[in-house]
Amino acid sequence: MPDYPIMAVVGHPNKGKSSVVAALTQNDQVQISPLSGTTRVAQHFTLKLDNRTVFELVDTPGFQRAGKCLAWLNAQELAADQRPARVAEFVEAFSGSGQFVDEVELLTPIIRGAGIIYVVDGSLPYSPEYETEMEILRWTGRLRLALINPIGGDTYVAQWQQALNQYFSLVRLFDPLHASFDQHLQLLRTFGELDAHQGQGFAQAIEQLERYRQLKLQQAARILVENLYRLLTYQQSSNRLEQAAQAQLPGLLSDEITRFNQHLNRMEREGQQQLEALFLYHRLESDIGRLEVHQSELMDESQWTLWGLEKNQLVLVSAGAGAAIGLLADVGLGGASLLTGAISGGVLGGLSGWFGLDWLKQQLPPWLQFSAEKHLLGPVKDPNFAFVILGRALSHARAMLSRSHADRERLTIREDGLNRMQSLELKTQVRLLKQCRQLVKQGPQGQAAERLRDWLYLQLVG
Ligand SMILES: Nc1nc2c(ncn2[C@@H]2O[C@H](COP(=O)(O)OP(=O)(O)O)[C@@H](O)[C@H]2O)c(=O)[nH]1
Ligand SMILES: [Mg+2]
Repeated sequence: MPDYPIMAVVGHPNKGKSSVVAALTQNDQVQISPLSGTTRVAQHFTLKLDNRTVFELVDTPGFQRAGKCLAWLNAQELAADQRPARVAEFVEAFSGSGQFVDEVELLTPIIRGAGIIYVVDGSLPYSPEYETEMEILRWTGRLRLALINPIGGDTYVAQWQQALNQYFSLVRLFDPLHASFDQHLQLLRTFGELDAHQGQGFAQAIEQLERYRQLKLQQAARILVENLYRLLTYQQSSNRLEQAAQAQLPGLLSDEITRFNQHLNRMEREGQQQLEALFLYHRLESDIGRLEVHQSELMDESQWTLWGLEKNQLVLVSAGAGAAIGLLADVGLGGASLLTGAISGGVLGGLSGWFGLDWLKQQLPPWLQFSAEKHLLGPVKDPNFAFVILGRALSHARAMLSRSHADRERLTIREDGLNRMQSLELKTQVRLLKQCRQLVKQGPQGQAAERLRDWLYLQLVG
């Protein structure tokens, strides 16, 4: 036996065995299907941290001919102490024979020493047909734990508990689609306490999982700040913008803004993918809504939500900040600039003598800078932009943390999830704005970046 714990996950088809395996081993490649009989051979999945195997779960096909199997086992008079050997005999007799294919597959890891996790569906009533397979599992003499998966609700959980208690050393309610990280740890801890042989291995597994969780959250905060910096400082060089100004070609200008938006979205998505990889999601399809910098929509009320702040909230920040002048002076922004982006307005004002630039100035959103000398578009100067990015990034990161690797649905983030920044205290909002401005000046190695990382880390832990 290897030095890490091994458990075989068994039960009827379609009770969520593969889902339990996917969730606990944090593997989104495990096949999960509403069709029964998807798993025909036992598949071994390990959870590895830093290339070291922490534990292994064996996903097995369900019992197909439990009745016939038990009849075979019972064909000889046996004392209880001989039963485990009899099961091994069964596996040996039918291995490769083409008979009892599923039973041989699922019993093989068990007779080699794996513990048993038996999975049932708590939304369907208990019935004695399960007793045959539970009896076979009892014959193996291995440590046996049962998980009641409330697939369609918990109506029959109590009934199942009564029945399972007679065959298993431990019965727990466990929902592989919604169990939190702490619930995973708790389950592993219980396994460890019960399993005399593998207890030490489980204790080590828990310790490592906890340590890596911390490291990953720190890494996540670092990724978020680096990406925030990239987005806040993004500039697009453009000769075409000047052409747009001189020839007054709105099409050219809007092409440039589209290109700017596409790039912002690409950068944001790259950051999200880094985070997904960090939390071991390799095939996640998501529906997060585009980050859209669009001039005509700036003052459109329906867009304020997307921008991370409600219109009245923004007025509140500005009015509140006006009342607390000390805070505002600290950020370096006037109350009005929070509303309309007067910072960039000033910059553009300086360009108004240029031929054609008056027109361009009117066409560009006031918070999107354009430097005529350098032919540069961006960076976005509106302070709200930082909040939008932070809000979206936090929503995405939190979704990663609460998601199960058994979940095969698209990741969707509701619009109101993007508004988390507005629920923060005014003081915090102002402080964050200031740190974002400093981040742009100091870069991702500076002190502001460190403060932002600390704040984000706390948001992710809590
Ligand atoms: N709603 C819900 N569906 C689940 C849950 N666990 C499993 N399923 C679904 O039940 C089906 C069978 O799951 P699977 O893990 O493949 O079962 P297995 O055949 O026992 O390996 C899949 O469509 C799963 O998405 C659960 O906790 N809640
Ligand atoms: Mg399966």
